[in-house]
Amino acid sequence: MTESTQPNPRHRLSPLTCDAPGLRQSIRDALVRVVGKDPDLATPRDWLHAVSFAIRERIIERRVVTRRQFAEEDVKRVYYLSMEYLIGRMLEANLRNMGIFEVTQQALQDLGVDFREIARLEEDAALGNGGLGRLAACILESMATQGYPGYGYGIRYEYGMFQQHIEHFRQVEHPDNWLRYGNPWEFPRPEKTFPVRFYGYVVEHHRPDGETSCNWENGEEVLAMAYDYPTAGYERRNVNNLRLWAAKATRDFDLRYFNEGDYIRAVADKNESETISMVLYPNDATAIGKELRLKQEYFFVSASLQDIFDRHRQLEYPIEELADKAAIQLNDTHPAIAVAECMRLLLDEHRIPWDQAWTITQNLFSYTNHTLMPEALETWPVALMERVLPRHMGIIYRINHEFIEEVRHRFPGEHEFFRRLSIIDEEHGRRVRMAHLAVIGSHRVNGVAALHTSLLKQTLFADFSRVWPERFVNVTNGVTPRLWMIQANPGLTELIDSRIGSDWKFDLDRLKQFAPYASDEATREAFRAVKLRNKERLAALVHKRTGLAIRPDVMYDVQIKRIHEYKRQLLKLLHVIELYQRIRDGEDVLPRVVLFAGKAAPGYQRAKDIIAVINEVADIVNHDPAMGDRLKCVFFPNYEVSSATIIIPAADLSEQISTAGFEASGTGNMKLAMNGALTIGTLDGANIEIRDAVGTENIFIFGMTADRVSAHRAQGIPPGAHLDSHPRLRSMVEALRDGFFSNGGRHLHAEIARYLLEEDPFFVLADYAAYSDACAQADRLYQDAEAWSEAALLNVARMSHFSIDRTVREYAENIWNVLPEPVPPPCPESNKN
Ligand code: GPW
Repeated sequence: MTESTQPNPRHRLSPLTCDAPGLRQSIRDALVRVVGKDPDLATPRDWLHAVSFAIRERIIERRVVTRRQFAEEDVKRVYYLSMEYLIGRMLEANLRNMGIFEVTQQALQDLGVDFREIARLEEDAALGNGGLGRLAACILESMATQGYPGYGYGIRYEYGMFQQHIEHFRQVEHPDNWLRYGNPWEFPRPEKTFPVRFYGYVVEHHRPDGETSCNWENGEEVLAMAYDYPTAGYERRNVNNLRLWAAKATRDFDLRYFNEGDYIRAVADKNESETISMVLYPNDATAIGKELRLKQEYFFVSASLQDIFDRHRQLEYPIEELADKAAIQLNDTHPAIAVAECMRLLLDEHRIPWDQAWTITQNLFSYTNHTLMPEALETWPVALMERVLPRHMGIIYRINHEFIEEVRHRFPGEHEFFRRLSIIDEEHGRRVRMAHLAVIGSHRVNGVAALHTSLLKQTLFADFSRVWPERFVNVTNGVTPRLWMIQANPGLTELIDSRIGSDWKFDLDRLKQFAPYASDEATREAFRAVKLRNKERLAALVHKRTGLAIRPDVMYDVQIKRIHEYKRQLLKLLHVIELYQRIRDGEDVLPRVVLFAGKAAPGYQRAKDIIAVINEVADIVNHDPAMGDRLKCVFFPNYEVSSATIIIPAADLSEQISTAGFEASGTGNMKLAMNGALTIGTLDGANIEIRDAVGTENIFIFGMTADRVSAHRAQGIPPGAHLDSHPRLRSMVEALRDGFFSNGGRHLHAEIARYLLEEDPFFVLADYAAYSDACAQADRLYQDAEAWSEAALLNVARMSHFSIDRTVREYAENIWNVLPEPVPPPCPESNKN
């Protein structure tokens, strides 16, 4: 298959119909011919697969049209390289974006099948940890919706994010065998297979023209095979492609079966090379120093770049024009080795001279940074790189050398400065700083929220920002309203449609027209009715998952995100303890459900301990008759995209309480606010921009600012000194310490109390009094249902800035320099039904 620009006239397409009878026929046919089942004997999962196959045919058709148009129009393409894509379920999202959700439901109903019943059987595609992976999925969807020629590249992990079970209050991880029943959404492309080399050595050749060229020889080869996941834009527009690579052993292994007598050993070796794409590392915001991780990174980067170079060649563009025809975005430093790989391909395969190759590379790449936290910054030991990727190590040395020469020239004598800028960290046993490679190899570097970008320039990249001030830009994150509003919250969608029509779905800026309805009593009442229904839906799910009964008629206060010290789940937990004690003391307290959800990295003991303590506190609270129905504390297990779509629309209060300066942006904060939850949060990440958008009266801001946090740390105040800043704080921490809430984990509770009193690296105690005040303020507003609903509706109407479409347009205009190329709608309107 090549990227031909001229479609053969004999290959004209005749699109499948999208009306109910046509879909019904396709679903029944797929059940028999693809799934291989008699409809009379089909299980719900058989029907799920049948409908998925019927829809897949229609998506791939649109993909073919989209690809043809891109080839004809000579477009510049965008390649998004990400180790993670947190997609969730695909059936409903594809149906909605294809504009055939209702008609397919109808077709199924005609066949006697309930859509909801089969849809919930689909496994989430959880090829990501959290915000970073979900952002990648939103960006792909938006590129398709807006018609940008965007391609996603990543890894087809055999096992995605682990499944979290709670056993005896603790997190237990189970493997996520998401491909067990096959996957109707993927198209295997065995012909798209590229060799990827590891280890070996470099041989230098001195050419007659005086240049030296290098050959990377020997070592081990693994094959990367493509699997394509078509991604539909909203309302039957473009369909873009996400290409995920799976590792396959080379044919060499097959030969070895015969040559070496040891057949069993040969097959075992084959397995080993295929482990590269076996499992997603479940770490969020921490670097993983494992050789296998480095191999995963290089594996998918090398395959993707070979594919990009191949497409460029098939389109008959000269290699010198690569950066005019392509832009490559690095999602954090995980794919940063691409800078060296691109140089290798240009130098060794295409024989381009160094300076020209370097110009192309810099123009091609740009890099998004997602954190300032030192433990998340990837560095690889030079010795490991030299062994696994010897040619790349040589290229990195040369990149570094040329770069340091350049700055030496511009900033003579500043030796400390050069040392800090160097790609090689000489202080911690010689390591390659991947962020430095990414900055030096890119023409633009962006942070993901205004505060984050400004802190990047002041701290992590202060030196680079002196060298290249114009290289650093901000692109505030966003989320897709298709999934996070229209699909997740049909009740709210209908309410908005009934007031301002449905244009806002294509252009979220039009949501602003909804703002005046915040002061309309009938709209507020309708909004409360929608919230109540969403809470009933969540309460049913909570009951199913945990056995706990929760009331739908109280405040739902949610903190849903990865468990991390800096995100401060302990701050919320202390508040639960405060409410518990106050109710026990006979105080009148606003009834509420506090819901936590999130996974802890399996090797992050403190985070796992936090989950255990939350669950043990919850157990005491939920079973204490003194609570009546006034306080329930839920730990919702196995938080994933599909559960987020149920929790978010039911929330009243959104907890965004990270220590200021640590959350690069946050995106859950956006999803919750656009569904009418009020934020209680610190001045961190995108919270600041959310406050500016919704208005200070419609958000509860508290706590130390990022500057205050730094100053506070410098002062070195012992955490225990804050115990008297709030009338109850001491007794709350003592209750924890003394094991009041412990159920076998006494030691654990004492340890958490000690940690707060003696270490508290994220200033939970220092911020507690301010937090408790802000919670009380929220409670007061909630008691005025009209005032609360007004504020909630203003949140909805004023969140348009946080549409991922705005984010993607900023990347396209300021970084990629690409234009949208929308494909005209395919089937006639009559098909829409
Ligand atoms: F550490 N983020 C994430 F920067 O989800 F690499 N995983 C990660 O490994 C990293 C960042 C990394 C998140 C940020 O924590 C969050 O603030 C941000 O909204 C999100 O990335 C998307 O930019």
